Amino acid sequence: MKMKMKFSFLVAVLMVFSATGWAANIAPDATITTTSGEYVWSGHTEYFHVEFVADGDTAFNGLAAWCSERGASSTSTFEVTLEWDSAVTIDQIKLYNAGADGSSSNTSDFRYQVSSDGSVWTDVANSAVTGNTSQVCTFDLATAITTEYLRLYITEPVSTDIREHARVAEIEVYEVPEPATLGLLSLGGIAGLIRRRK
Ligand SMILES: [Ca+2]
Repeated sequence: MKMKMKFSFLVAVLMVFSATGWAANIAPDATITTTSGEYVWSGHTEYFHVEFVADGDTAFNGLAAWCSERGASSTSTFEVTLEWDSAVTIDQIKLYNAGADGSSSNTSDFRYQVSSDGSVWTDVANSAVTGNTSQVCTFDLATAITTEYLRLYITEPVSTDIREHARVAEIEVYEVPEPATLGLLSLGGIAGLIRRRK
């Protein structure tokens, strides 16, 4: 009976871990907006909404990705803003682009910016990328940052210098594990000790 209780406790801890993971993607919790428009392809107003960048689907298609309106010139910039209800502490951002690896349709030049009010923006250190052709771009922050707003700021949407659309299939933003989760880590350690003492 005692053994059963210990086993149940261990299972409960493992279930909590499998539910929370080590770090959570909190992009779906954000309010997502853009000032760069949403492209209407062939009358399909249901396509390319900006909130599709955090719908959990990394495919690039009209019902799972964002495509901006066409830029006014070859120097147009584009942006997607994520706003949380309160400040979050993050240490990784993953960007899923439109094409396969090596494609010129993948977001070429971009950086991440943070803000406390949604109007004054500061570049995230070392986040600037130029000449990218990769489909998936993972950015690990050397030091976690705490912010209420995060912006993907695109200065060149494709690697060819023409008027173009920005295309983003998905953005994932990973939150640093909270103290409550760290507490669970301790519980996991205790459970391990109990198991070893059997
Ligand atoms: Ca998506």
